[in-house]
Amino acid sequence: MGITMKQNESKILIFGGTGYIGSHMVKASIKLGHPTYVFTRPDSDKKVLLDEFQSMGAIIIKGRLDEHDKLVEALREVDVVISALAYPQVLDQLNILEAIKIAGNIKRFLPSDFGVEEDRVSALPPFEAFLDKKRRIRRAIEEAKIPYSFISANCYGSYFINYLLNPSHSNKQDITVYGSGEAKAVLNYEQDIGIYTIKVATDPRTRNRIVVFRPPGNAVSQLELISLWEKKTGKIFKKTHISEEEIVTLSQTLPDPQNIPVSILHSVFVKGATADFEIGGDDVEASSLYPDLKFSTVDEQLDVFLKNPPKPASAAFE
Ligand code: NAP
Ligand code: EMF
Repeated sequence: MGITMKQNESKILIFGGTGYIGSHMVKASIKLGHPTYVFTRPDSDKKVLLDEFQSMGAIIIKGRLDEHDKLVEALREVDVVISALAYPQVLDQLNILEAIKIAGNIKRFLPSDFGVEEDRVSALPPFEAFLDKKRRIRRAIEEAKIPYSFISANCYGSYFINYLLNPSHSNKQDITVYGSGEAKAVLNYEQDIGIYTIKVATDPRTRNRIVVFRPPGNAVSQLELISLWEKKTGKIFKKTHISEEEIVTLSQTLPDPQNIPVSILHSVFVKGATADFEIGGDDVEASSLYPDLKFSTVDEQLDVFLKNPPKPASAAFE
């Protein structure tokens, strides 16, 4: 043994690190003590956030996803790669995979999944086509024999609380309910998704596994969510149901890509796709892996909206 201490924290490179979910991963990686690298476009409009990351100790690498040599050079600096790129960039991840193969040193790759578990559920055609792109990336990673973790983070909690309850429109008394409102959906707080993703990315137990974030207390129906929010705010909302039939018709008649979100609503809130399949075989559920960590409950996530409401966001589909 030499006298130099081995640096035992994996170095982590994050693509899409300035994004809605990626920013939580960057902050979690830094917080957990990993040397953290953020790959960002030279013309990114996220300058303020990038400056913040840099002041927290992150290393910013500027490049485009079609710059092969730059990708290989960046990858050779690190051990673990996480992609939190948006949906329109899903197939561009093939460039990252090609560079990972050439670099030859990457111990774990987490592609941009982080939603409904695409290898365990099926959906209406527009969402199925969305999921198929993500499946294509998974199959290419497996074929290349690059060690991976495939994370299903289910619903981003604040994102969907904003979408379903519209808490920032305090004068709005109407809430749309998709289907009967009784199917359960799993809502996970974005900061927790950040921390658990970094833990999973560096955990030998989650190598080459599908990892599902489904804490037992975080599955709620829309009706339960509304009732929890009514108790907290002291308001009563008027619920307007859209039937399953209407949702299916919308998925068939809306133009692409507006047919995708409505198909996601069908999958998650009518079919219960995040809560109802059995997690078995080699798949891992994350909430019991780390005894010192816990996922925020839905109740705690709603409390955040009373104090410091997270801004509504809308994901990119094209
Ligand atoms: P996002 O914020 O829309 O984008 C992430 C980053 O991608 C951006 O900050 C940007 O980084 C980079 N980017 C944007 N356009 C690009 C382009 N044309 N070329 C290259 N890079 C580009 O992403 P997100 O909404 O967090 O989505 C990440 C993942 O979460 C996706 O897989 C999405 O499907 C999923 N998602 C899941 C849920 C859920 O509830 N489970 C909700 C929303 C999204 P730079 O500017 O730094 O280059
Ligand atoms: O905006 C969304 O849905 C609104 C109805 C999309 C972005 C959210 C999303 C959620 C997912 O699983 C819950 C994208 C991909 C997913 O797998």
